[in-house]
Amino acid sequence: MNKWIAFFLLPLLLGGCTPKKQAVTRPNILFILSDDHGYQAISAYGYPIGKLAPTPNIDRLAQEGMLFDRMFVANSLCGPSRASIITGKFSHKNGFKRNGDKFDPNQPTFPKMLQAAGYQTAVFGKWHLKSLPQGFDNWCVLPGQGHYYNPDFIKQPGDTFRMQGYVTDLITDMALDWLKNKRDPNKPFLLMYQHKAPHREWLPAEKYLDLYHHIKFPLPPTLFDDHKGMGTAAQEAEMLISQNMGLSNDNKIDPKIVTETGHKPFMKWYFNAYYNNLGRMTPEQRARWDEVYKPINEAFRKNPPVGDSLTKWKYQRYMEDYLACIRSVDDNVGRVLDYLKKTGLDKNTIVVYTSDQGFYLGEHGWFDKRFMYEESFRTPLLIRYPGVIKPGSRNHDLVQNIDFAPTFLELAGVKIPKDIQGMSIVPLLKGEHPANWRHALYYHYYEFPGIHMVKRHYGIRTKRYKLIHFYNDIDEWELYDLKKDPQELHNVINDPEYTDIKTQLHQQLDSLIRVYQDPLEPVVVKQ
Ligand code: SGN
Ligand code: CA
Repeated sequence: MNKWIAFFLLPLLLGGCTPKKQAVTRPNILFILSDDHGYQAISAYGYPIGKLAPTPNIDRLAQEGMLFDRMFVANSLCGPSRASIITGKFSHKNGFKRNGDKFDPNQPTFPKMLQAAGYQTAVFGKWHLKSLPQGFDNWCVLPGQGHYYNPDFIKQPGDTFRMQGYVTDLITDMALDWLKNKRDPNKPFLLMYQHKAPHREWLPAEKYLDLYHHIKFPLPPTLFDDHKGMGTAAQEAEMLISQNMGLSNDNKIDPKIVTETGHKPFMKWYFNAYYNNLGRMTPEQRARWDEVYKPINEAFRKNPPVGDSLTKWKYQRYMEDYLACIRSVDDNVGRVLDYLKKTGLDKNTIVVYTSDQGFYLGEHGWFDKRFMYEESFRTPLLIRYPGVIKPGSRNHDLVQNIDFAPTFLELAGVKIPKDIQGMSIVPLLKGEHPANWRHALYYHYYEFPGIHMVKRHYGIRTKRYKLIHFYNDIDEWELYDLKKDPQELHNVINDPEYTDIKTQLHQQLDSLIRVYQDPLEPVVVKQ
């Protein structure tokens, strides 16, 4: 009889808790989002760059939690990615397809649903959805892309103000201040802590300006890829380190020296961007900047590299600044993790680290993202959840950023609305591999024409293959065998060996398009 009581009555008693009691059992959610942080630059992922520029604090999440090595985005661009994260839907459903779009803030989002379910909610940092945040008790966000030095912020209910300091530190100060002073300890919380870094134009903090100047970063094997084995879209994209990275704004060479050495800005506003960034600095910040960058400028002026040497020089400069920005992100993640530990909050807080997309660190000769090729489609994901995730575990399932919303809703005990397109990864966190887990991912990118000129495309990725359709001004299909060709250098769409696989992938893709109800845009090929 006692056994029966335990079996039937205990769950009922627990299920009938008061909201206050629930607050203790439902986990807090700390969602850390960085901007353009490629998994190659997180040391826990084990790539050569991570070894040279370690991220010990982010790595703690892998040691104490789970690292996902097949995590992907729905549309590899900032605004669309953020819209997918908060809605759990693809761009064609949440309406935010391109960075120029405006997110309709009246649609359902997981922060709103958590707030309605009794969570205290807050977001600090990069937002980039044009409309102001809804569903948050507290927020303070960067306008648009934001700035690295002495950035402007928009605070509730919508006033803009400027803060002195470095953006990554300031966003963290806000998050910590909220945790310490504004949090209601009787409620579980959702804190979205969202960095601008390491987004272009990669301005490191004063103390880290020359952090990696002594390291020679190994060149990626495909730095000089001519994209001939891929397709027209790869050949026509404007995101080459050699051609499209700005010597001034990106590599920090004074526009006067750029011109003097016979170079062009690539885009006119790249010179202005350089002056704007420097113009925001205090005299002290500027003095430190000059101390570091003047000798680099002088060396460039005296002996300007050309041809492939220039590309290699730019790659090295790019890595120095990009990775130094990540160092500040890592330090600051450490500050927040330390606070959770010190207060004991760590025990009942799920901590998620991810990025709005991946990034090219010289692979295919590129920087930036957008493509469905691996480095930008895939993004880092590390999760710590004490008592649920076995420390040091690794997951290889196909996971996507539309999965966050249903996951957090399940954790909060909120019913997942039927029109959410992602899947809750809670079973994966427990180490399970459900039989009905997805075997293929869908992707759709729209921002063309536009900066970097990456053509519109959609496609499917299974664990082994990737089929992509580039459309709009072209009509081209690409197929990659990721097992034989992990660097995606050989498009095998016309290889007879892959005929059956191609047919099967087309069928799977059609079915994903149906399931996700993507109306697709017409293929318009200009003559
Ligand atoms: C800016 C960048 C681009 C970048 C987009 C989108 N140029 O326009 O290189 O692709 O943002 O990035 S910059 O010189 O102004 O930095 S996103 O992450 O916000 O989608
Ligand atoms: Ca981004």
